Amino acid sequence: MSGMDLKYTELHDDQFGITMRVKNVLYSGKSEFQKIDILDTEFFGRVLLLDGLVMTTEKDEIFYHEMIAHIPMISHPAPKDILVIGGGDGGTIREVLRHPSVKRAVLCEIDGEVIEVSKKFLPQLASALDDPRVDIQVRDGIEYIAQSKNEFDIILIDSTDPMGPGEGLFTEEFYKNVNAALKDGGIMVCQSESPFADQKEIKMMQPLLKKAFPIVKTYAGPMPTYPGGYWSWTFCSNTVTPLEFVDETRADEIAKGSKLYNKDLHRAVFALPNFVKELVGE
Ligand code: AG3
Repeated sequence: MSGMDLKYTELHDDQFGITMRVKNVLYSGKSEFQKIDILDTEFFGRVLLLDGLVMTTEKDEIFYHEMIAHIPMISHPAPKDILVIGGGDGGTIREVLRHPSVKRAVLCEIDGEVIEVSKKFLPQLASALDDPRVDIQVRDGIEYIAQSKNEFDIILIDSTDPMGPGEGLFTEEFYKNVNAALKDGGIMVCQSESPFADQKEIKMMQPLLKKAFPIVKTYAGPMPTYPGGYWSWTFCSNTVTPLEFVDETRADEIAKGSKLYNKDLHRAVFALPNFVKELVGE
């Protein structure tokens, strides 16, 4: 294939996909856990693939990272201790660190090579990992969470799809351990797949989350490079109901440096289309 014709397609369930014109393959490797590639594309800039699936792109990463981070952060009065499981590209940590109340942000990523490759090729995301508040733990999130009790204000599950190395992050036992690792008033948000393209996965996750948390509320938004272009995240807590507390002063501060996030959007993302309500059992 000539350079000019080089394209990359992620086919979803072998049915349909997203295609990007590729300028260059900047990195291709295989870690202990998965295949890692960095593509340089015309439209989306640099793209991180894990096992051939699009994890993040320079152009639309913000659509995902602002949503996973700011909705729970602004719903907590003073989030200090934060844990991100997965998220080796650093984008979620970068958004978390924009909140001045944060004292410690632990990144627990199973694959150290994802962190190294992201530092080298995706500095826009991964340079946040050099912040002194960040504690990088290259280890299995399942084990890490099982030994943390009552430790975090916010836990963000920035995982891959429920297959491969991320599979164990979609179980009742894991969610119960996450709950136990939260302080009183804590909030967990997990990425919860595409309401359009991943209905089977959402139907699998919802009952498990509901067994582990009394408050479970899915929110959704656009995500151009993920299957279906439409993505969801799920907000879980023992005590915090979304939208009961939105710190508007802090929301306005965060909105200033954000491409998507503002206090109106914060409220809007919880308004779900009927087919999604049905899917999550609302
Ligand atoms: N984590 C969610 C990736 C899911 C994408 N799925 C796919 N392309 N089939 C993203 C990590 C970004 N920090």
